[in-house]
Amino acid sequence: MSETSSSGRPIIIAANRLPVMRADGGQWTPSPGGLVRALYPMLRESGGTWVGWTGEPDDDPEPFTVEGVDLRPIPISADEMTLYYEGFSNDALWPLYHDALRESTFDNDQWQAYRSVNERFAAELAEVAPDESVVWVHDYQLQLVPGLLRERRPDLTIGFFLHIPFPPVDLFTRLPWRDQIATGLLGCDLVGFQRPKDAANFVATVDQLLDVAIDGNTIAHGGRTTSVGEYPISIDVAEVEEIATGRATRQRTSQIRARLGDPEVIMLGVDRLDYTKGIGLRLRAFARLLEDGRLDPTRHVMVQVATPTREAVEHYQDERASIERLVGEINGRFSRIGLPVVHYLYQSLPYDELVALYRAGDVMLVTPFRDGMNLVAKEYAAAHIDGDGVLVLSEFAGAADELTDAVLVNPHDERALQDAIVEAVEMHRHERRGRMSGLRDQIRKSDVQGWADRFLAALDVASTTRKES
Ligand code: GDG
Repeated sequence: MSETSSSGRPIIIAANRLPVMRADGGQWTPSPGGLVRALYPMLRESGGTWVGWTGEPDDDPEPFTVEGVDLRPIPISADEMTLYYEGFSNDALWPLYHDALRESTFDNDQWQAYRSVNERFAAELAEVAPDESVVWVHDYQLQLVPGLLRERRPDLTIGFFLHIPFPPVDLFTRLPWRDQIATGLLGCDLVGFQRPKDAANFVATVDQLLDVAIDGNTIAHGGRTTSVGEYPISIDVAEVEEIATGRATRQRTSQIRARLGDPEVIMLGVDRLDYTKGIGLRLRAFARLLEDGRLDPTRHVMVQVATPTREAVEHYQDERASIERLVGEINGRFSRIGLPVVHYLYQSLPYDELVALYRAGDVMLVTPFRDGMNLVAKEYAAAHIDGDGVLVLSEFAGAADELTDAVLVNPHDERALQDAIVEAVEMHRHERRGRMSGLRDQIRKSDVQGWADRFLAALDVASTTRKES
């Protein structure tokens, strides 16, 4: 059974990764991560098809079904994993799309592998998509798919959502294959972004690079049109609230507090260990506050969960080494026997445990240099069913557009970050509760289902416009 769009047509999702992974016993279970957590609930509820890679090189299982979701694996070889995934996607595009925080590697072999994997996805989609159906392609690893698919299947409605930022023209045009990527995205009826700025960057880019005519949020090119818009992604608020309300979670939250030595304030960070997330920055701010006596190691502790990610990419190895050195230095200087001041977990935790940690966190530190949205910020607010807790949030996370009741901060400004942390720690209970109530109202207004519905409804409108133009 296929999930259906608002116009009743079947939907096929394409993303780099299938939304499942093999558990120890070999059976498939839903996997962690922003994209999966965003889309799986929607697919699980109504059934649907997802085309993607299992995450294992040279893995080529037959199509299978998990919890009513039809899964179509795309095989990727060990070489392609190095070139397409670790290389072009995560060592060329990822840094370029995140303010060029690290230098991108531009390598022709990587580009060829990226193209050939995108062709494989397009070929599979062309085969599985029923007539006139809707294909929703996700993220930076698959930007050529819309164009390639459009050539093969002009009947399809094609949408694309970019989960990460779209860079300003001057950064994007560094890319040696900029025209091909921009053209690939124009195979869509609708290209969706997290923030208005991302959409504006894309429009300015195609305007500069390609032969297009722009009318508001519609781009006319080669006798067709592509619409562009912002669709800020969200979380499954009800799921997080349900876990947070459970007895087991409440018990676990108390246990975590006790294990940490019942400090006055628990500060929390939860991120993939990625250099975009500003983990080192917040650790340095914490260290400086301890050094200056503005925080007290007997009253204030930090828990940092850093989930392993992209471990084969050198920038990630460097980032991990630098964070772990910092944690060691801070603990060496400020901990007491049996009571570290920074609790650092380089692990992927079960989601229930994460929610228990969110509940235990009095102050949540979300300080990326650049982030498409940041679901952790939204999950923290959803988990705080007690109506308390303070979110410190970088202005450079997409979530800052909506979560204006957070303590918003420019993470590049060290002193401002230190002051924001102190403000959060010392905030009066009345203000904390007021702000948390604002955050919770905001996320309840737009959960992940609403996000998907809005995107799919706009995609319907865009495909009708294209056919009529
Ligand atoms: C990309 C964009 C955008 C983290 N550690 C564990 C764990 N997680 C889950 C969190 C959250 C997700 O992973 C992380 O999502 P983010 O949004 O924070 O960041 P990215 O992974 O970089 O996601 C981002 C997102 O796509 C969606 O569009 O918001 O800007 O970069 O859901 O809960 N989950 C579990 N254990 C962990 O240790 N179970």
